[in-house]
Amino acid sequence: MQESIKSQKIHSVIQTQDFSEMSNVVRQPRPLLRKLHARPQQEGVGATVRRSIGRSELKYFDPFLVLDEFSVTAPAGFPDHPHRGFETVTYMLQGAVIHEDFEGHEGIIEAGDLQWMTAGRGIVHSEMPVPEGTQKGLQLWINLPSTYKMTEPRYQELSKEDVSEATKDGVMVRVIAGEALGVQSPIYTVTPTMYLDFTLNPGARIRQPIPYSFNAFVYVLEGDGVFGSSRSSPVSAHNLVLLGSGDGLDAWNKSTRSLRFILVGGEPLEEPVVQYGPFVMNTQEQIDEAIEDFENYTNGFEKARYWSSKSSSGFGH
Ligand code: FJE
Ligand code: FE
Repeated sequence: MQESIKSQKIHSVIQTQDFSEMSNVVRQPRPLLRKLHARPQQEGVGATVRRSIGRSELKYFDPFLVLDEFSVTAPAGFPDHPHRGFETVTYMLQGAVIHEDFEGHEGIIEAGDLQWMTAGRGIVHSEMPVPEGTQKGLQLWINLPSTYKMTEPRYQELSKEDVSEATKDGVMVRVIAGEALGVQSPIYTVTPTMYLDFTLNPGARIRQPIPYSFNAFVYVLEGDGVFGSSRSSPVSAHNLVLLGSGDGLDAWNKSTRSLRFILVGGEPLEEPVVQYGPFVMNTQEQIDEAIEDFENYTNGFEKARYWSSKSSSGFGH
């Protein structure tokens, strides 16, 4: 019997990340290495994304393949398409997106909700806006280690109320993955990853530990933030900041408005990356196999043969 996709485990050895040895003191704040402004571009069908990671100036920030701040208004969207070899993390900021996949897994991802999808060997799905208004969010693509690229697909979903929050001294954090201000996320990450959504009141400052080995970045959503050195100039919304080496982030809201940003870090895989659109593997041979498997409905794409989503039926799929 085929188990429901939701109940499938990636691998029995996967454990919740242990951040307990991480000191709460930041001695060596990571400097601001590089700043990139993400301009709007067209993706999917009529959707707009501000892509910071995954564009020509920054093809890959190991283990991160894509960071899109998306904005989609019906009838635009991301109709039926496949994924293999990585994870997609969808975090809604405004409105809602309807998700449907070829296993019959479906749902609405609303503002504040999180969908952590391990595509593994294969998912075919659609991601379409609800009919009313403009739907906004973030989608991050995290690469999988070579040994997990063909793992069974799996979802981890948290609704707004289930995303842990902590507040201290004018700082509010929503813990998507990892740990902050003593609060931990229940999300299992194959590639060790932290993902924090910070809101800082005017004048507030936070020092957030980051494992030394991680690559880490900040993406500003609202307001202006000072990162790295307290003398560096403020970074405004829609900018990505790559952080250099150190043991944590020093972030400061010197402005009179609220500051919102995400801090994301991950253990670099240091493996070859061969990408063809939604297939991300280690070799060209594996990419050729992915294309063949998708075309022939084999090795994980069996259920794509007779499936098309309800919500993209207007797109001629
Ligand atoms: C995709 C083009 C795409 N960013 N942000 C090519 F647009 C997509 C894709 C998305 C996407 C979906 C959402 Cl809900 C949010 C996104 C790209 O679906 F997968 C390929 N291959
Ligand atoms: Fe997708």
